[in-house]
Amino acid sequence: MRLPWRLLKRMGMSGEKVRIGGVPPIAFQPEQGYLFRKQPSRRLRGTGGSSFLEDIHSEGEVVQELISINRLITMEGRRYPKATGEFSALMSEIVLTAKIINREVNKAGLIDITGFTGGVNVQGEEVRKLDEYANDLFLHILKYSGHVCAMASEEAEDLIQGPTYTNSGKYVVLLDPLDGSSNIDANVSIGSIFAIYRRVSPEGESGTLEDFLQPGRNLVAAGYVIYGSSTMMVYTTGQGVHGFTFDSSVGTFVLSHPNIKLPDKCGIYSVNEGYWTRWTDGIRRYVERCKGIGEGALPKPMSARYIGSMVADFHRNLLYGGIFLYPGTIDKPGGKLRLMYEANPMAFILENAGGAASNGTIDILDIAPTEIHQRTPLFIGSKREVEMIEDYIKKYDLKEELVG
Ligand code: AFP
Repeated sequence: MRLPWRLLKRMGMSGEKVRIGGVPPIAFQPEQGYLFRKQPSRRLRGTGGSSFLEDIHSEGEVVQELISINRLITMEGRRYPKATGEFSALMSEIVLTAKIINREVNKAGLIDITGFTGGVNVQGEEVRKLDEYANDLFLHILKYSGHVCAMASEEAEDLIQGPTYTNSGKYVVLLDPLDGSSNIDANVSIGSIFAIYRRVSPEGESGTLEDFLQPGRNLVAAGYVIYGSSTMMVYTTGQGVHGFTFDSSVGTFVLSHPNIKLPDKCGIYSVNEGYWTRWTDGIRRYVERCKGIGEGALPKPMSARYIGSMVADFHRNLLYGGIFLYPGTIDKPGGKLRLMYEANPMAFILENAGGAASNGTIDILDIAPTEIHQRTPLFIGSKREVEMIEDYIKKYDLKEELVG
């Protein structure tokens, strides 16, 4: 397999002949994440020029051993001598769930799974069939995995406890099983988001609210799956952000975007400008700045891109460089997005990719949560832009008390 040039560049290996994989394949460096062992390129002998590898080498290309998501998770686990493998096993269950949801999303137009169920969720939103399917599947798979003592989901008002044998599970998981679901029937990208904490209550007992109400900074792992033109899973355990693309021919997520870093250049702003009249002065002035108007106007305007599926907007901005805003409005000062299973996991990912997230006054990851379903304004993207928004809010809005 040819190793994409971009992948090599990201790994700091461009311009060199390398072989990735083999034994021992991986080193870990806090700043750079996983690095692959460099080895001099070796020509294969005696294959008469017909071997795939030789063809590649003779073109002066490089080869890559495929790294599946399960393999990377296992290797990460080995870095902790005391690890029991429970976290790796939990992640594998999430990967399995993502694969099944992906299958259903892909055939959504063919079977009777689009449209509404007729029910309304805890947020007062109409529930779509795929929403319900994704929620039930996540809860079912994780509930009986034995690794999770309790769960919380956008679709469920209360915590979900497992059977008593799962009281020994070390972790709790928060889920947005299908984010952007109003886009499903139009074939627009949607996603699933997960956040994992280590429980604070004693093992052997039921999970408690305190296990969940921890600041985002305590997350053990967070990630999302984007069901788009291809399906990808992106996650971090706090040691670099890695992206895996689903290869349907083998049924596996394969490492395609190791150690993702948010580009320095911030050329995109993402916000629903339909709410312009309900925004505060500070937000309006900041968005004008992005367009190259008014105070501090950028000499070159940013591009506006807004899908309405946070996972999709976030993913594009993570790869291309950008800022996503979902501010509070006059009628809804807390905004729309949920702290615990939307803002926190995305903030944890972005911080690990070199970006930042704020509610307008403080870092999202420092917010002490009080409720599972609490909402928060969200500004997430390049550090410089997040600081800029905080400055605009401080200067023009704080008197209006619309943040926090
Ligand atoms: P749905 O899951 O109801 O489609 O909501 C998606 C979402 O929570 C988030 O993914 C989007 O960024 C945001 O809402 C879009 O909200 P607006 O339609 O108000 O812009």
